[in-house]
Amino acid sequence: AQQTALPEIVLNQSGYYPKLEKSAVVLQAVSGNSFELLSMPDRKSVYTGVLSEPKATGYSKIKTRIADFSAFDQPGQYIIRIPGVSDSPVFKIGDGVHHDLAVAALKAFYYQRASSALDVSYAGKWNRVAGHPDTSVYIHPSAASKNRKADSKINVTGGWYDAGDYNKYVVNSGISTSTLFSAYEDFTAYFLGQEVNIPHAKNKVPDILTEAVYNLRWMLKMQDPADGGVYHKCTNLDFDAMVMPDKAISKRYVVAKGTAATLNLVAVAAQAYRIFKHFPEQYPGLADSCLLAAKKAWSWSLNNPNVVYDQDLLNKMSDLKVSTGTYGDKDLEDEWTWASAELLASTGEQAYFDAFFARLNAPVSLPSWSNVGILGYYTLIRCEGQLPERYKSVTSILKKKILTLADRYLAAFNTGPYHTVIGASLYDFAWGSNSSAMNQSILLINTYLFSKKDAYLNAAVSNLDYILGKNATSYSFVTGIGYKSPLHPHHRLSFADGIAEPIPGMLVGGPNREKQDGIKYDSEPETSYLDDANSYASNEIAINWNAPLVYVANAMEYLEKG
Ligand code: 9MR
Repeated sequence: AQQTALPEIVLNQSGYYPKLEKSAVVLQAVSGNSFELLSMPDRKSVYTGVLSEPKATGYSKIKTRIADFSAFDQPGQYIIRIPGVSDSPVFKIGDGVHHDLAVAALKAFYYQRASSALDVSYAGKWNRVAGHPDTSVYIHPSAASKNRKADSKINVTGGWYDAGDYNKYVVNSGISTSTLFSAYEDFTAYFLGQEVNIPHAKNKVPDILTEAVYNLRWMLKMQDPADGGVYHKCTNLDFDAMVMPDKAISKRYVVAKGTAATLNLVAVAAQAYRIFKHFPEQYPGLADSCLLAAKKAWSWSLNNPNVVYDQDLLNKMSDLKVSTGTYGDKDLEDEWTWASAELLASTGEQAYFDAFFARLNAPVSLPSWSNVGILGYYTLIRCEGQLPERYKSVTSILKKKILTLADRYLAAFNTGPYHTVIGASLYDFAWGSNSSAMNQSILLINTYLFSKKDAYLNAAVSNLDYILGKNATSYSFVTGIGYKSPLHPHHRLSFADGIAEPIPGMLVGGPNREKQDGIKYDSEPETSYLDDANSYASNEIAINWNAPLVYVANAMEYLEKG
């Protein structure tokens, strides 16, 4: 006879903070209405609560019930018991429950390093020899200029691999590097004390900066020193096979200078200037080089304000056809907003204020690689105190615009089927949905930082619950974290290394109802995920998905105690 499985309880597999709101979800509309918390291992009943129905349902066949135990704040180990439902897995309540995640998420960037051997003392069983030296890559015909003819070679060594593939894209590197920098700027004292076991000199530079500099130096190399323009990417013509880096030896090219890439460098280098001017001994000259690079890139952009990356067009004009990731953003207004904000925060100069102010009425939306305007808002609010007096009034407008989004997220949190911000709408489940969850949380944390209202922090942590298991798939979407996490990410390094466990600390893309990889997986929007190395549309990893995870996990570790 067929066994009917009991309904399942899903929850944050890393645990919950005592002082913040806590809930688990039953993946079925069960009829009973109460639940119990039992302490473990003695199975003593310590709390009884009422199961509630989410206020908004609609897009899915999966009906849920919410077990909210926010009122219970005793550290320990527990399970949830509901008659007619499988007992929940054991979970923790305690301070620091996301410490391991916070460390692993940052360490994941070290594992993404191109052009470097990873030593066993840092990388453990994931140690490897170097690949992709990128010290002499070709100038693609689309990138040729007077001083750099097609087929000549330049050095663009280093940087992080973008994702499951081995290419390096400036556009996506921008938001990733900047998100790490912003985490540091927002929580400086915390990061000064954090170590994640990566190679560093005994130089009192926090690990998050040491790691980010690895990519920053590469981004600077992607700039043509002759005119300040920045190449869109360093890439093969086609994606590599699923092999280790040293076995991936296709010709590498830098391709097409463009305004999106160039403004990404403006923003990142301007932010780096602000940070590294405080480390003159550890990084002599770096801050000044960054400011110079940012200003040069800004001038190039002024002369070339709208050069979009169009791979189809590029392939019509050259025999060397490129088929790797496009990051082909067509609307660059938000890049202008971000770049001008970073330069304004770093220099206080009028020209940058004017460029920023001219775009102040543009609608804002959740940050992603193609939508970076709000990153500039975060920065101006963060740096409010250092802005020249005459510009200060603008930040109240920025806060209002951010609040509009934050309040929408708060409503989603209070009504959504998983009592999380992400997943209240069908449209949340697109490529990289888990990174949207983390970027929503960053927006909410920023709102908390300027409003000091706990509601935003509770909404922010709900999406951490979501990516760590309180979701319709019951997966913790971070490799190596939780009792059920992805084992087969679309990630060449993890696939080809002969090690059973994937590299830890990586956030996979997550449910994606568009399933562009053409693989068959579950049909509900919130379960359209497959732990399969071929599922690049739901199970890849990427630096722009991990960076907001670093921000959120570390911010929460710092903020949870109130
Ligand atoms: O994250 C990107 C997503 O928003 C796009 O819809 C998708 C298709 O263009 O590309 C994603 O980025 C991929 C990039 O193009 C190549 N490296 C892997 C990235 C993650 O899948």
